[in-house]
Amino acid sequence: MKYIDIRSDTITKPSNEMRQAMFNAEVGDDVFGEDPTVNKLQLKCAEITGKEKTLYVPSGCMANQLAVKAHTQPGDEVICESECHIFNYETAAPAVISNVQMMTIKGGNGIMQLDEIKKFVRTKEYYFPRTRLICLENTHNRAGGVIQPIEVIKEISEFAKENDIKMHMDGARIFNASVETGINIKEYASYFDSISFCFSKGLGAPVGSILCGNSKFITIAHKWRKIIGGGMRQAGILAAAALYAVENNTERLKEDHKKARFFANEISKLDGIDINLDFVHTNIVIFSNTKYPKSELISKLKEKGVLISAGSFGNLRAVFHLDVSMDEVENAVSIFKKLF
Ligand code: TLP
Repeated sequence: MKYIDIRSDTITKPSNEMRQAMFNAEVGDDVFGEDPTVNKLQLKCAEITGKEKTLYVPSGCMANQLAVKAHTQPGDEVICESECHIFNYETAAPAVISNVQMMTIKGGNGIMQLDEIKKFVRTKEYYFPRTRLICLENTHNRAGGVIQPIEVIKEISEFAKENDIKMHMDGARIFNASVETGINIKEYASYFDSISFCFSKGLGAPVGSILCGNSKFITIAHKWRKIIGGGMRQAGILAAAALYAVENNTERLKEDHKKARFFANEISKLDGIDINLDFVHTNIVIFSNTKYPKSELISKLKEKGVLISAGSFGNLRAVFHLDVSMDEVENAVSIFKKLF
């Protein structure tokens, strides 16, 4: 059976054009800094984000963890939203790799407000850890692809600068935020010391993420990428897919947002589905239901040809991407209608 797979935007497969770009890629040994396609990608991402230097890495997790490592010293504290990826889905890597402590703050739909953050910033007593880094996730995955408001980002960033606290953005889906708000990536990035984003989500590349920041920061991250085994050799084959993705697949993210909104609107009309349409900002739809236990609903949908994933707590998650057509989204909605 060909499933309508809306578990995640990570499941997309490279298109023929992207594969052609990979086939044609010029390559070299990137551990020696000699892969022309990786170098081109890194320069392109510096241009996109307005950051001095960038580093191509195998995954979003590695990008985030290198950022935590490069910004902190062991024993520091990192503030993040309690539902964020860095804290929930990266196997406690900040503790393992950076020996830091995470201070989580519950945001409203993924958004931490400055007033709340201020309460958790440590004073200088010797027995407290040092608050060193604030991480924001944009768009916020577990909150349902929610876009962080730019005014909130600005306020937090100004406060962080005044208090010598670094700022990192897990921008795995920053292009989704950017095409939706019209705020360019450079502006988002300007409020952060570092930003990472993924090529292997909505942009449709098979592998890879980028970490961006100033030269000193990237030098540390580069060393740590090697330490944790992330130095890649002829990685240009993969970087070519990433370049193709940033050059061709960003504007089309709007289509994924349309699919998500259509799906969310339609299923919100069904008895037993609970969903807050105000927070469907981009390509992710988080919902719950009162009719079936979560795992039973997932299997019932699978039997009928739709794959969705379990979100946090009682939630379910559907994510829209370039390998799911509007017709398939309509079919998925019909299948939901049969079950509810
Ligand atoms: N998210 C995946 C799962 O890990 C949950 C998904 O299916 O959405 N930051 C954010 C905000 C993410 O959503 C993800 C992946 C990552 C970082 C990590 O990226 P990868 O999987 O490339 O390490």
